[in-house]
Parts: sequence; C-alpha cells; structure tokens
Amino acid sequence: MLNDLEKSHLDEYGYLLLKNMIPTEIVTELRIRSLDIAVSEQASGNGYTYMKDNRAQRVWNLINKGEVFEDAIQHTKMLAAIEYLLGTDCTLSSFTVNILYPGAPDGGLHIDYPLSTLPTPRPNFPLVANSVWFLDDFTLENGSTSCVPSSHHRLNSVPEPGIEYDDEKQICGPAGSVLILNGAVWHGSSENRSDTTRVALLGFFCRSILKPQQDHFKIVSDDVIDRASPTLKRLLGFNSLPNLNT
Ligand SMILES: O=C(O)CCC(=O)C(=O)O
Repeated sequence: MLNDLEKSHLDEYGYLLLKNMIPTEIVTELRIRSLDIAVSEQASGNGYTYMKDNRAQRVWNLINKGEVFEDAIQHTKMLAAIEYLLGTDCTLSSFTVNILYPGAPDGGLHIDYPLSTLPTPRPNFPLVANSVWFLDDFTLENGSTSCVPSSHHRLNSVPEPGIEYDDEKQICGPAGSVLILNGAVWHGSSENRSDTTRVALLGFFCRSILKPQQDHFKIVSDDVIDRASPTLKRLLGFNSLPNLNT
C-alpha cells in the first residue's frame, strides 16, 4: 500500500522514487540474468540494440525469460503504486531490460506509448505507468532516468526534441530502488558518461481497457501460463473484459 504522502507525490509530480525496495541478492540475480540474456541475444543475431553506435540494448518479453522475472513483476509495493494510478485490474503492457552501455547518448524526453498518438487534450487521469528498477546505483553520470516533475498536467503538449527544460531533474538512487512514473510525465534516460554499464528493468503497465504494447497471449509460453499465479495471469490480461463473440 502507498501512504498518503506517496500518493500525493505521485498525483502532484507524476513520479515517486521508492528507495531500497529490492534485496541486494535479488538485484544481483536480476542484473546477471539480464546481462546474460542480452549477450546471448546479441550472439544469436537477435539482439535489439539502438541509439547511436548501438550503445543501448533492450531485452523484450522478460516474462518468458526466467522465473526471477515472473516473481519480480508481482512485487507487492511496486504493484500497489501502479494500481493506485491505473486501477486494480491494470495489465502488463511490456516488461523489458534497458541497458545503457558507456557512451549511450541522452534518450530524449517523451511520454509513453500510446499517449503521444492520442488527440489533445489528453485525459487528465493516468492511462499507462512505468516502473524503472535500478539494478545499478543511478547517478548523475551513468544515465539515470530524468523527468520534468508535474509535466503530466500539460495535457496539450509533448516535449520538443533537442530542447533542454530548466525544470528537468535526474532521479538518482541506490541499486534496488524502483522509480514509479505516470506515463504522461515527460521522462527519458540520460547520457551514460561513465565507464560502466547501467542496467534497468522497465515494468510497463496500462489500464485494462487499453491494448498492451506486447501481445502476451502470443509471446508468453504455455509453461509460464500454466504455473502463473492469479496475479500474474491477471497482469497478462486473462481477466480483462472479454470480447462478446456471439
Ligand atoms: O531506461 C530509462 O531510464 C528510461 C527508459 C524510458 O524512458 C522508456 O523506455 O520509456
């Protein structure tokens, strides 16, 4: 559960940093596993790299890539924050690793899928929300997520590429912290000017009435679905409003 202070911080600023949420041994396991998969996907030619000089890499569909990720996405306090924003029937939109190798440029401020495709003014209630899991200490140098506090209230505009906003703020914190973002708050990864790799998980959620970014019915294996808890099944969309197929 979130306390009143945490709820009002999310309402007013559009983000909330939950510090030291994940035990060190779990952070270590998630980081090792994330980097192992990233390396093997690159080796097999299926790696999804992006940004200038392929300095960033995503691993998609984590739900299908290890039980440690199935457990992670059901984290009680993280889910409580997401459900506060999106309702208790919200679903997973995508679950990915975002890796910034040394030299990764600024990722650019944006609002999350599919908000920038909507007509304006956008709804003044949250439709999508992200949880950024710090698997490294997030510092001013290594590409910590930045955001423009309270920008989710700007229902008619989106951040302009290349513009530096005076009120942009880098969110730093120790490994094991989880940053909750209303998907409408302007945010993005910053430049990794350090000589180490920054690893984050992105547990991205949407209201149950929206189409998720990834189609979990198609991409998650039967084994995972067979052993899924009721919470995981719900997150994968099994309890969303059914089609009326009469
Ligand atoms: O990796 C990060 O710091 C943030 C990534 C992000 O903003 C996104 O994928 O929407």
